[in-house]
This record gives sequence, C-alpha cells and structure tokens, in this order.
Amino acid sequence: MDTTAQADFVVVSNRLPVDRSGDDDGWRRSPGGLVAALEPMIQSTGGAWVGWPGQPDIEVEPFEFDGMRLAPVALSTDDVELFYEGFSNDTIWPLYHDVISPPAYHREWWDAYVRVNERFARAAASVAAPDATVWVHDYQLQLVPRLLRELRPDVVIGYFHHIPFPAYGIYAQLPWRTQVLEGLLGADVIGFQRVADAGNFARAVRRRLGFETKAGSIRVPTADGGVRTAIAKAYPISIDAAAYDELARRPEVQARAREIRESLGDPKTVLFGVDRLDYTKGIGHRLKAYGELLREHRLDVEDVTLVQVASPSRERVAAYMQLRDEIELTVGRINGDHDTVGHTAIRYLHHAYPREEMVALYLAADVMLVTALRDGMNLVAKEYVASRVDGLGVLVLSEFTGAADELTQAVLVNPHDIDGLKDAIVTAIDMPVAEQRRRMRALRRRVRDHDVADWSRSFLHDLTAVREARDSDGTDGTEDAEGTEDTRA
Ligand code: GDG
Repeated sequence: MDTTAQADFVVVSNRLPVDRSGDDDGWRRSPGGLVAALEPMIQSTGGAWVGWPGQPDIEVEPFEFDGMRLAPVALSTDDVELFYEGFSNDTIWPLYHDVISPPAYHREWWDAYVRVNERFARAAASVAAPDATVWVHDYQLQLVPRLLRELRPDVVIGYFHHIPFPAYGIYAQLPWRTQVLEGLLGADVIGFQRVADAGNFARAVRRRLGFETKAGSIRVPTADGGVRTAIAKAYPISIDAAAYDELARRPEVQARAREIRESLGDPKTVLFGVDRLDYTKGIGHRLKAYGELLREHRLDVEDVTLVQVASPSRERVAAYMQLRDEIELTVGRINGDHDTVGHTAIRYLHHAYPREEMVALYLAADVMLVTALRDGMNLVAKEYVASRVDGLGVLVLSEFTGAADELTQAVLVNPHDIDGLKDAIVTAIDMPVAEQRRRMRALRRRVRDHDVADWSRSFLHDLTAVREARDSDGTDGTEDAEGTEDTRA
C-alpha cells in the first residue's frame, strides 16, 4: 500500500485508532465501536485516518495498519497540556456538559486549540484526494471543518459531535463562541447525538450569527456573496451489537460471569456501574443513593453488592484528581460503615478491563446503574442491553443521557433526585422476571436494529447526498444569495 497516496475517504479524529503496545513498540488497535464502524469503509475505499498517535513529542511517518492508511499528527508536550488537557478537556468538556464542573477560560489554551486544529486541517487537506469525503470527529476539532474548507473547497466535509451541545445560555459563556460556530459551519453535515443537541446548535447559530435555519438546514453565506446549505441533524451513535451478543454467548464468558458472582459471595443481587472516572457520569450521586439505602436498611450487604468499575481517565486534569479523591473517600466510608467480614457493600475497581471481562460483568449484573448527569449518548447502557442474551436484567438509566431518548423501556431516573434514584434502584432489584423480560426484549430490539453500522451508514448517506447535489448542479455547492427564499425560523 502506498501510504503517501491521496485518499477518497478520510476520517479525522483527535486519536488514531491504534495504541502503541507496551513491550514490542508495535501498534495495537484501540478498542471501541468507532473503529469497528469505520474500518470496513476505510479498507474498501483505500481510505485514510488522520489523528494523534497518543504520545507527545514523537514524529511518526504515515503507515499502514490492517488495510487502513494512518496519517499521524504530532503533538508536543505543550500541545497536550494546552490544547488537549486544557481547552478540550477543561474548557469545552465541562461547558458542553452543562457546567457540572466550572470551565476554565485561558487565552493561551485557545491559541493552542487554533494552532493544533490548523495542523489537523493541513494534514487532512494533504491526504484527501480531489473531491474526497472527509469525516471529522468531535469537540477537540471543532475548527477543522472551516479550516479544511478554506484549504480544500472541493471536498465534502462531515463533522460528528460525540458530546452534548449545550443550550445557548450556557454556550454563550464561551469567549470564542463565534469562532467555534463558524468552525463547525464549515461542514456540509454536522451530526449530533440528540435532536435537542442539533436544536441547541441551530439556535446558537441564529442568535450569534443571524443565519437562517429551518428543519435542520442552515443557510451559510459564503465569502463570494453566495450562500450554501449546511445540515445540522441528530444521528444517535450506537455499538457493534452483534459483537456483544456473540461474546455474551461464549461459554467461557458465561462461566466467567458465574465465577464473578461466586467470588462476590453469591449475593442475591449484583448492582453494576462502569464509567470512565468522570464528573459527568454521576458516580457520586449513585454512591449517595446506595449508601442511604444501606443506612436505612432498605438494602442489606448480605443480599446485595455494588461493583463499580471506574476506569482511569484524564488523570493530569485537576478536576479529575479531585473527583477521584471524593469518590474513593465515599467508597471507603460506605464500605467501612456497612461491610461485614464476608460481604462487601462496594467492590470498587480503578482499572480498565478487556472487553470479554466487561461482558462477563454485564452478564453477572442483575441491575445496571447509568446515572450520568449529562452524557452525549452513553454506550455502556447499550452494551449492557446487547450483552443480555438471557433476556434478563434491569437497566436504570439517567434521563440526561442521549441513550434515554431511545431506551425508553429502561427504568428512567433523574440522578439529582436522590430519593427518586433510591426508589428506582429498589424497583429494579424487585422487578418481576416477566417484566424484566418484556422490557429487555424491547431494549434489545432497539439496539440490534440501530447498531453502529446503521449509524455510520445514515451519516454517510447524507454526506453522499451532498456530493451528488453538488455534482448534479455542477457547482461547488453554493448558490447566489439573491435566488434564495427567506427561511428564517
Ligand atoms: C463519549 C461521550 C458517547 C469503559 N471502561 C472500560 C471500557 N469502557 C468503555 C465502555 C464504552 C466506552 O468505554 C465509554 O463510552 P461511553 O459512551 O459510556 O462514554 P465516553 O467515554 O464519555 O464517550 C459519550 C461516546 O463518546 C460515543 O459517541 O456515547 O456520551 O461522552 O464502550 O465499554 N472498556 C473496557 N474496559 C474498561 O474498563 N474494555
């Protein structure tokens, strides 16, 4: 494979879909549905993936991995600190998750964000063939669509936003709110997790830029006095449901699930939570509700155990260090108050596990607790459902996840309402088997019918439609401003 040739299909994301494996200096595929969903398309079109290889201060030449061309973008230690840990994870992440944690605004972080976005845009521009399709991912790269359009007006550009887009009253805090909107509007199709996110974005565009929007179409004035249409729409992401189903049917995974229950002392009920250790996930609210249920003797450690996997995340960002201390203090207190020699209230695991082990844990869990305070989608909820090949188990799901729009047969909760959350946990524990089956059947159908392949197909279908419309009118997709009707919503 010629790793320097140009590609008709290009994915751009902060991270390349590979990690440097520990010992042998080789590359290992990163786990995750995004890679699984996009890989076939990249392989079949001879496409390329542009992203950071994950280690600062190294220059890596383009290389081939499993039939994909990978084009590394280098980040220095400073870039990682200012662009990634700073602006991406300490400004945009908390702001877009409804300021659960206060966002920090620093002009030098913004400068680094611009600089690194320019680097990604240049890398994408140089790898894209004439008239290529480029799909940009997520909040670290919101300026890339516009920068890329300036460099390469011939390419069709999609952007997918994996996290929420906040209401205007919150978004408006961002000192660079205009530039970020203009950056995103460089894309032809701007995808969001929920209808509400797409609506928030369109409202921000109307309020800030005064552009006309109607039913997800935004009329964007162009530099030459014309106008072009950008689409802002919901494409709820999903998982490779068949892969979870297949893993969950493996005898060794089912045996491991039984072993997990035994090693917990065979409690009547296993509750389970698995999250990146992030303040958006509502782990503290979950622990508070559970602790109160134990204190009030509505639950008993002889009967119930909570397994909480908190996988390490963003460990150099101060808010995450503080969160870890808070969670671990709470876990220690609850266990100290309620453990017996033979039984533990919470089995807390600050590790990441292989996917097989995750599926075994999903199978071992009678009740899955997803209590995020705000979450773009929450794939864990979908993975739990896809793994329950036995048709049993109860999903307790926060209303503030994107997944709640689809998984309406879950026990939906407002995690801020601790009494309501406690009642929901007890309802889930006591749910009759027939009702579990009825709900799980509907949940499984939804996740199976809308898997990650379906998600990428529908996004790429809309991008292809943009390409065809451009080809058929023989223009670059813009039209004269005078010929347009007023569609201000
Ligand atoms: C962002 C948005 C949106 C976690 N611990 C382990 C492990 N995981 C896996 C889960 C799941 C993934 O990580 C987490 O995905 P989520 O969707 O739950 O959350 P974020 O990481 O915040 O993802 C989110 C998503 O992007 C996609 O658009 O849904 O809203 O915030 O797949 O299983 N996997 C393994 N071991 C672990 O210990 N193997």
